[in-house]
Amino acid sequence: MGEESRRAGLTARINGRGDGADQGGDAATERRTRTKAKTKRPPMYKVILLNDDYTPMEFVVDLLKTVFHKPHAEATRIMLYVHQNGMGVAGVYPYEIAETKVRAVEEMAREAEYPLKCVMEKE
Ligand code: TYC
Repeated sequence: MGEESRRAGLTARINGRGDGADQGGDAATERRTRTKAKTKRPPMYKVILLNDDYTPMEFVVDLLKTVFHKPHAEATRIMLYVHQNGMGVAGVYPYEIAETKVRAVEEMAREAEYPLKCVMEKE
């Protein structure tokens, strides 16, 4: 085997062709597609609770425990943070999970007739 074709097979292997076959690209068009194992994380979204003057503190703590699976002490800390700062992060999730959390908050608030608002924001 000549040096040229041996090197083409090696390049194809580096670029992900398990059979080592060259795909015909020259030096100018070839790209390194992947050197590491693919471990890409999904984009994450913050679910943010907004403060208001009417939703009871106990309701917000209960919601943080129910929807966001926060322990009582952390739920209380987040609620107080939102109360004092106007808004705060309840949790960070991939898009569809964040969306489901926002809907669950809206649903619980609507059911109880509280004006509690919740939004999501890309991290
Ligand atoms: N500010 C509300 C009160 O004093 C409590 C509250 C906290 C409301 C957090 C909403 O996201 C909220 N009862």
